[in-house]
Amino acid sequence: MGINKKTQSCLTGLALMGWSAMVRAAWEFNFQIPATKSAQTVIDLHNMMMIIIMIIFIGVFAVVSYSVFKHRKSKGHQAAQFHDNTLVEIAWTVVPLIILAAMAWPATVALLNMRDTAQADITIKATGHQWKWGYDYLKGEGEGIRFMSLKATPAEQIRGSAAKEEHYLLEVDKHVVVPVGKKIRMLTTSTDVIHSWWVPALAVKQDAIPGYVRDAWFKAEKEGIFRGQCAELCGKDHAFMPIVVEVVSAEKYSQWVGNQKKQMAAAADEGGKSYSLDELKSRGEEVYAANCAACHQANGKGLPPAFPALDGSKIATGPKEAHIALVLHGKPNTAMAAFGGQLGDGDIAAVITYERNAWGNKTGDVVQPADIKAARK
Ligand code: HEC
Ligand SMILES: [Cu+2]
Repeated sequence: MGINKKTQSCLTGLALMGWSAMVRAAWEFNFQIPATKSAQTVIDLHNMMMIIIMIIFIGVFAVVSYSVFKHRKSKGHQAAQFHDNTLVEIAWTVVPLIILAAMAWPATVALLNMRDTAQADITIKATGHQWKWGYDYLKGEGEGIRFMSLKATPAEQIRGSAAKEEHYLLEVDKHVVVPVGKKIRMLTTSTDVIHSWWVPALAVKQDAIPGYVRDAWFKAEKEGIFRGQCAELCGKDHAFMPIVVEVVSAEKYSQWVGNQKKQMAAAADEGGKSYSLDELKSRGEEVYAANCAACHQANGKGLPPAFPALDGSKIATGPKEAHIALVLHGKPNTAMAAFGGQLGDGDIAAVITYERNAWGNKTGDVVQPADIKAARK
């Protein structure tokens, strides 16, 4: 017998992993510090149930251990021979029933409260995409704001060629900003597969299901930045679609809304501008890294057969019109999404120009925002 070589090295590996600085740095348990009343309620419920469970556990094990030890056979104990004891049977039905009801009652009250999304101050829709979140402010101050929120952790940190920052894989380029003390209703849906919008400190975890709109709410009690992740296995980059909610004062929120509106107006107004090949290429490279590289890869080689190469692709080197149409409208029933609704004219023009002039593609074509604007019609 004995442990074979393979098992031995596995165990050694595990032991070393346990010792590594990363693991010890993340040596935390229990819930995150709550930022909403609901989150506090969830923790209180959890603690209450843990205490009840512990009491039952210790009680049952104490009685069993005592009986086994005290009445052991070697002492000459005989098993009692009786059945049907109405009193005991009623007791072991009624007592657990009371305990269960005592736990279910507050849990149900909390759940009903968490489902009650009526009379929200602000309504935001979170749309899951493979692999990023899109936000639409639908009602309340900020109505009309929409943006994509992309993972901001650089690829070097993910590959391990750069040191990992504090908020590794929990940082995005654009935060979901909300005012403190206001009831925020979050609608969730998806354009492809099931995702889940989860921010532990706010006690919101809601599946985002294609073809359905679900909702949840939160009212942050304090300002701060709260981080979460997609909590539904949604494909290869499931771990790469973080959520960052920034809770700010009412004044700061109004300022943010003003800024967003200005930025959106500027983005919508790009149809008339024209840029040089170099300007479009360098902007396009950034748009590509954020939006396309997850599938088509930074080197343009894709991951065939799932994600085609764009380096040398017939579409990326063929007629511009077909390339523009594909990026605007996507290809139904494939992972290639319609980016028309996700990116502005300027960004789409830039990324297409980049694709047509990057890697081995040397078309020399320049696609301007006006071309995209025209193609949208
Ligand atoms: C989630 C993965 C994914 C992302 C992200 C993605 N694509 Fe695609 N793309 C695909 C797939 C899959 C296809 C192949 C579709 C098909 O079956 O024809 C494709 C096809 C293409 C093609 C046609 C290639 C050819 O020769 O057939 C182009 C061009 C393209 N994508 C551009 C883009 C651009 C630009 C972006 C970013 C704005 C992007 N893609 C982001 C998955 C993706
Ligand atoms: Cu997801």
